[in-house]
Amino acid sequence: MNWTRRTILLFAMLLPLLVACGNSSTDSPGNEYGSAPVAESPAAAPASDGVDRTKLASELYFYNWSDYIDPETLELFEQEYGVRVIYDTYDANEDMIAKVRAGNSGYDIVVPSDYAVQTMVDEELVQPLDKSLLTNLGAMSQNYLGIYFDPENRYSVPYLLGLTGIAYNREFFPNGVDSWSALFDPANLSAIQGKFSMLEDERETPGAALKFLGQSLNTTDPATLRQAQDLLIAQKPFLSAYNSSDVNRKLASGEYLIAHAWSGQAMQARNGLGDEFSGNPAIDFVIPKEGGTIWMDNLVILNDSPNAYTAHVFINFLMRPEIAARNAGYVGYITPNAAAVPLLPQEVQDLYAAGFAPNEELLKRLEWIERSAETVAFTDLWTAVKGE
Ligand code: SPD
Repeated sequence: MNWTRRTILLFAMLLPLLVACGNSSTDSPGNEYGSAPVAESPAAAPASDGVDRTKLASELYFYNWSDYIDPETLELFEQEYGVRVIYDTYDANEDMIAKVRAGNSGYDIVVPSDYAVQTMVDEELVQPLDKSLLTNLGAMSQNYLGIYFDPENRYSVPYLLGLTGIAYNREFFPNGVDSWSALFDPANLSAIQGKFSMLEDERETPGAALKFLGQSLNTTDPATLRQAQDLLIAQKPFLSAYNSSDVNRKLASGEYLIAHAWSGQAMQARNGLGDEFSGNPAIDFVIPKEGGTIWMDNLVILNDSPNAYTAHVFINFLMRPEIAARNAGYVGYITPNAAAVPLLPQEVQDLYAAGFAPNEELLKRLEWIERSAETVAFTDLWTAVKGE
């Protein structure tokens, strides 16, 4: 059974239980969103959707990855709640964390990946979530709750997930691509010189080199990291750029023939992205035989968020199945929202089944990025590579 079918079945089995938990009026008596009996305090009664409009801010500051939301989602939220979402973007966890760490970023919500959630929790940059305000949590797939980086989802809820592999143009690679050697073997590089990119990412890019070497992308063995560093330095003269921001556009336009890419960037390159740019149906995506990354980006509320109530309402809105489906259908990443999967456009579901989402076979070749006291070695490696 493929991943999508398993997810739907698992969700169908768990739905009644999850909905019952999510709607329980005994969870948190007297909270502002959904669980306080209306009759007990009619003066303070929230609207029928449970949201107390009097507590909403007029603006919410959302800092998210680029090309990672359907802009209409923000408009729909504003129409429904009268809250304007001020939206800025970034392209690397480390850039976002540096900004937040400096303090007074002004943002309410940011979207760290798995290992970066741990960093932010350890540094007390994020606040615990009030689950009583997150009544749509029951729509999420159990497969994507309680993952190692936040085992009880105390601080984070899943937003979107994806895979990291290789996106390529089938017209240039008619026989397909199945190995990281396409990007690392010196024998293959002159044919694509100046026409390919690697992600600008201190974990993903050394991770790809480590996979090519047959290693875990979490190894911190100094000799192995040195080999990965040498490989990246040898590749550098052939690269067009380290690029995490517009790989999608450059693949679609033909400027890149091949790229180290996130699965949604590949799907955007193939299908286009709303009014932003048109797609190129020759773009394909593969997890190389040596393996790749699985990752998940998560919604968190900053410790110094001035609008925490509104932030919860927004996060709950994003977890509505129809909103999650609209959003995932637009950006082409994988929704962790089980109730949203059947609502996705058929074309996206077909591409999920074709390798843009994990199935049992792919899962065996995918690794999560982990963080430990030793993984600071990746920052040093990356600084050395970038400085060359
Ligand atoms: N353009 C949005 C991309 C979001 C990617 N986040 C992935 C991080 C993987 N380590």
